[in-house]
Amino acid sequence: MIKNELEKRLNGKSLSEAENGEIYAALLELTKEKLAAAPRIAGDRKLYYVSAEFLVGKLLSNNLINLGLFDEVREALEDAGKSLSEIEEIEPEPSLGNGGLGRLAACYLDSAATLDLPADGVGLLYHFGLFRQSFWDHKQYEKPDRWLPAESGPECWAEKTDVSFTVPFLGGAVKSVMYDVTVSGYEGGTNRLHLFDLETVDESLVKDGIDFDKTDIAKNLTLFLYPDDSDDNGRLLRVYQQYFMVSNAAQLIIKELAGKGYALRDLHKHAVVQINDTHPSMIIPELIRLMLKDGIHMDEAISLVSKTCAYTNHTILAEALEKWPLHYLEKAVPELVPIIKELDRRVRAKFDDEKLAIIDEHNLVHMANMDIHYGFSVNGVAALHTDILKEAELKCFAEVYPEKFNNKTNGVTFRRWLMHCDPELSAFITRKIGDGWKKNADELEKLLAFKDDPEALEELLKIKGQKKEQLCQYMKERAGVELDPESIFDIQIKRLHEYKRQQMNALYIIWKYKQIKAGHKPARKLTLLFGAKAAPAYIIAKDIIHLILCLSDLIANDPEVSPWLEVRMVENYNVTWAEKLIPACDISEQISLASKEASGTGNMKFMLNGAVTLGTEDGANVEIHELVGDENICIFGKSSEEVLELYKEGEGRYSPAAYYPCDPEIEELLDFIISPALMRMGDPENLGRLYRDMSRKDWFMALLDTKEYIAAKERLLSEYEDRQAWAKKMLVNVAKAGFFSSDRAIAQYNEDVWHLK
Ligand code: Z16
Repeated sequence: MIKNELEKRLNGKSLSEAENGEIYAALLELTKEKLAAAPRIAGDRKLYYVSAEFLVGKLLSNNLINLGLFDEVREALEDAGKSLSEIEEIEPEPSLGNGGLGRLAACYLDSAATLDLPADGVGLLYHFGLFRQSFWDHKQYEKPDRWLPAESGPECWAEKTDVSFTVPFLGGAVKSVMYDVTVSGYEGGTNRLHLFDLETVDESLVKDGIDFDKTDIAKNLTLFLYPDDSDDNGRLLRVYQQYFMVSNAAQLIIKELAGKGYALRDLHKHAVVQINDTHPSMIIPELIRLMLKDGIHMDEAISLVSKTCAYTNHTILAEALEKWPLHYLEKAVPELVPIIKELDRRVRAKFDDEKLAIIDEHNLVHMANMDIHYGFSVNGVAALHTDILKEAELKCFAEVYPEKFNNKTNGVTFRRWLMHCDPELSAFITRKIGDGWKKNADELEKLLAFKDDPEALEELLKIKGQKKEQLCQYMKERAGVELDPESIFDIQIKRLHEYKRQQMNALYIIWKYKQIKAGHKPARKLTLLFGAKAAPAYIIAKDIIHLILCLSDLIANDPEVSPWLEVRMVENYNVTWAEKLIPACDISEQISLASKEASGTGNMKFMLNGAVTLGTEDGANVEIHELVGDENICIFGKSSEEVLELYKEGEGRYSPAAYYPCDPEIEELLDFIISPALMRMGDPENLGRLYRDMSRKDWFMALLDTKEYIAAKERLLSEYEDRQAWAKKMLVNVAKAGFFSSDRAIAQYNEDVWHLK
């Protein structure tokens, strides 16, 4: 009995007497013991998923679900008057990722373990993660987000091992310490997430805010994660971090290979390395370096490594494709430079095409180019994204290596993003179609049989209502705001970036505000919820947050408008917030400028939880659209072809001048940003800068789609009023979401790229 097992760990207290903190500690210990007893997934060939980010989220419920203990524990706690979700609040959420890429890595580890594939993650143990966001005076502030336990306090999921490596740096060396997080599969065995830390790291370098002394890398290397999402902030420290990560990864791989009794020459038979974006690209020259040291010749070392490494591209934004100045590498990784030069020399000897070079004429080292030449697979993360890679961004590479290019549309784990975050919907699904969907997500299609069943549709609406009530409760406790659960919940949660066009959503808010002011009251109140961190150095992104927070306040304090419209931005948006927001959503905002969002994964989570997508034909939205059909999604805006055309030089190029001030409707919306009402509320410097940027530059073309966006959103809001028709859309979205299971994505990686079993 779980109750007895827990009480054994409560020093004589009963469950009902114990404090939540004590129960959490007992649950952590018990769960770890069960994980340790589960079989370690083994095999003759193993995947190393190397990534600078693993956004794992809280792990207690996740592990309980995978161990098959979740319901039992929840009930035992309920019987004792305790709540599992309240207890889980105690667990700190490690912010070891920026957004999509890091969360994807966590979903993939979950699925690989579920499919019984030997696959370990390798990354870094950042003591302060990204940063903790707070709002003050309508602006974002950043603080260190420490998640590790205090020296004396209870443990956390990451456990120190006795594995340590020496990493050569600046003529000297630093020593690493490996921490392991056990990764459980659903009703399966376990893999590991290896997070490397520096033995000598010094947390006291961080005083207040997120600034710290950048000079001594032996003290600062693993303090923070770089705060860029699809955006590159070239810093020497980042090169050091990347090298520290890949040198540890390479040494671990070689050590495990030797441990199994295999020769280094057989590396490619027993190990495969997935390079997640270009952050771990230096693992290629590092593996070659270690092989040369072991007496293997350059030709053979290059060939072995090329058969071991595969690369995933997550963006086409030029500013995010890492290009390191050669002199950075000469300073940070002098031992890799001769190898990288040799790799470049070979490319130049073979192909007479400057575009294919690794080191360009400005002495910039193109990390992606190295991955493509010296890896055996290159994949994009959604069908449209891979097409753009092959036909535009990486066209010259696809021409010389057509066999390397492949698509792997992203996926998300249904354990966390349905079973855990929406147990009510999960139970509904199981009542209707049995629980085969938990292991085979395609079975969700069986729900289509209930498309015209008024009772089932009614139930679905009721569940959504419940999830909205729960979110209202949580928002009240967390943020002190009372939302109206009868209103329509329209949600945009993702990193703040101009290409994701939160600013276009803000223009909608201005439009709606003015409509209501002019007496056009909607059929029902609309609640717009945002969650987004901006990179601390990304000025315009912070200005957009400022605009949204000002609008939020202006509307909340306007008694004429507030009964009809409410805008809220949650503080410190993270995985835990996403788990509360997504199940409560009616309208999922996926409004990126077409061609710019490689895939998106929030779009999949919303669909799975019965929200209807309002989106552009971008990333995986294209595939969602194909699956659910025109009736069950709301698509608007210019196509990726049109947008890519507009970015080309010369006549016909995009200019916001075509809309501002030429188009009076758009002029009115932009002018509101610098209206007295808003300028009094906010900071004229931020609002003025944003207004100038949007009216003169608008690099990510928000004005291009604004009018179509407003019209599309209004259409969708009116469709909401036919509750039965809306419920049908919800049902089709859930039923068709099976394709977006990360189990499917991982099975495809294994079939086409990894060949593990
Ligand atoms: C990131 O989160 C993504 C791309 C990138 O180059 C760097 C980071 Cl940190 C995102 C993409 O923007 C998103 O479209 C995609 O769904 C996600 O990676 C996972 O592939």
